[in-house]
Amino acid sequence: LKLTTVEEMEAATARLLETGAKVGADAWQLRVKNQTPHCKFGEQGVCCRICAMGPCRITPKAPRGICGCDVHGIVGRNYLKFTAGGAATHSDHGREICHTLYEAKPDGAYKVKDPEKLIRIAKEWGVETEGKDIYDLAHEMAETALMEYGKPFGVQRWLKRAPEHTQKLWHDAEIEPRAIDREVATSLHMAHMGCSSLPEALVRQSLRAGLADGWGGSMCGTEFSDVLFGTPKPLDTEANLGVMNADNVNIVVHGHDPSLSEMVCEYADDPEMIAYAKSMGAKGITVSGVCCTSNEVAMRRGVPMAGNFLQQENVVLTGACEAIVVDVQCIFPALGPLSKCFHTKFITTSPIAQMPDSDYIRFDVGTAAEKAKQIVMTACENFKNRKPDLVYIPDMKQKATVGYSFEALVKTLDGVTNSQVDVTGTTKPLIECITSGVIRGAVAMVGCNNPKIRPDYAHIELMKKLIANDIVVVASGCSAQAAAKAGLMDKAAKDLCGAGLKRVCELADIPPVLHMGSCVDISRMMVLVAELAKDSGLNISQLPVVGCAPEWMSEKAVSIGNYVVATGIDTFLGVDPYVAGSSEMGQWLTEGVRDWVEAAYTVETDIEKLVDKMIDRIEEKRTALGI
Ligand code: NFS
Ligand code: SF4
Repeated sequence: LKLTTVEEMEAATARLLETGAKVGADAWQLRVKNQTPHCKFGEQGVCCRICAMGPCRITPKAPRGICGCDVHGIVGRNYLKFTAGGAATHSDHGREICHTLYEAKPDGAYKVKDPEKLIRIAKEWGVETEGKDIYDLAHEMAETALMEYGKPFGVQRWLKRAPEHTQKLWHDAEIEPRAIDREVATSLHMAHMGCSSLPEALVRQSLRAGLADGWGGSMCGTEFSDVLFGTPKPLDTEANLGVMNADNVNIVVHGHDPSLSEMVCEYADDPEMIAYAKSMGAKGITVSGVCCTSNEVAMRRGVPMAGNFLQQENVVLTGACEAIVVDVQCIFPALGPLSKCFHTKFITTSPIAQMPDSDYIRFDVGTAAEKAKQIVMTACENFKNRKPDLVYIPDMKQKATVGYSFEALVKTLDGVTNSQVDVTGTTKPLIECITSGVIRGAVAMVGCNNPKIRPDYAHIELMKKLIANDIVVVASGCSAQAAAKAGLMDKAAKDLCGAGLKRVCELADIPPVLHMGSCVDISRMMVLVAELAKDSGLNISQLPVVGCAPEWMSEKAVSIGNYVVATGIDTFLGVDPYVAGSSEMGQWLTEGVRDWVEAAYTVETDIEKLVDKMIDRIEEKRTALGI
């Protein structure tokens, strides 16, 4: 196996930027220069503009805002608002999926593809399943799930999946999330002028809003996406820009909600559409993806991944993208003007993400089939507008095996035991590997790219070092795509592992970096650690497992960080979440929360130190267990 290096990826990007320069296109690399240096007040989180007496910014000469709020209150409120933005976004995605499920019909565009999973969840929630038509059950479950967003009483249903110890910690710390929307609204209320300015209270609500995401809205997103589109199973695909095909109509799906990308993929496979593409002079249709929607269709259909977050402009710069079709989240508004420099159609589809210089083809459940067809046809018709002298697709891609849902992972790891019947279907084989020391532990690698960190470098370098140290990596979001682009999801990457992990990869026939899906699918990781804890009799915080987001950038990532920490998993960040301005907030996040949830954050911007700290933490946990 020859890994693709970050240098090679950067050289490809440089070549694409030359094309960009020819046509007068702008790119993030140039805009970063214009924005540097960043505002120091903003960077430290010490600027407040939540009321019109401000904006107030804290300096040694001006230690309080006009209302008298100190720096800790300002940083804390900013942190809570940041979290609320992320929790709202993931959860609203989950809500859209519930609405799609509500509209599922046996003869409609959306069907129930995993009825067994639906029944399993219904039983978990105490909903009667006997003798019920599967679509009636789907609609009932969708409505029940939608009620989780606004119910006046009680806490999230999914919390029951956590070990009892974890549930008790949440209860005692008063961070059990109630209705999902309520936690977002309460966060905004608390962060309003003249409400909370006490760091402890703001941090507590940040954890609760995060939990409303991970053990609420995101879990709805993941679980009901599986019901609708199928629970992922291991399958082979490819990653990096080389998956685009110069002879074909290239459609790139970008965003997060699989309701759109699934339909686009469905129609792109339709013989009638392929014939249409051929009638336009192409040899066929290639769909590839960017960001999390790419992860969704890669995990379920093997659709190749063109790239991750900071590669989204590159797909247009190839000059070979007939349409980039987006739904919501992480979409650069830059794609509008950039697409105008090429023949590319930038197609927005959601009322939630409308952008200038785009073609808006509004997509909804009722008209999904016809709109998806329209999108695919539009792309085909655009093939003839391609400017051949602008076409350059970097010849760069790697094989990847993806699709490790919790269910698939458990099934796959059955292969590493001596197949005693009583442990199959549980996480016990994995626990055996960990306690025996064959695998030292696990790291959940998640999150975005951020120009503050050399793109993909941190993801890839950290993963290489972790697997060499016999630490298995589960990855999601843009981190997973970084791994796939490099080649770390090729099963041959076992050769980069220590002897123990290599053996496990061989026995189970898995790559050492396991793709668990999109960012809402970090809920799959929560289910995994919950089951590991239950099957081992340990608390989650005792497991030699940590989380890491080395290149994160979005509000969603902070919401995730909060629920991962609140679940009892130490979390390592490579970028500071705008809290450097407050010693008290720093203290709460890196130490104080440990008293409530048995885990905390570590912020470390030096990548070398970051990985060593994670390995040390894993070894400390092993020592504490005497393993
Ligand atoms: Ni996650 Fe997915 Fe990527 Fe970051 Fe954006 S795509 S939801 S937020 S950038 S990992
Ligand atoms: Fe300034 Fe206080 Fe208003 Fe914030 S809430 S802008 S610190 S006066």
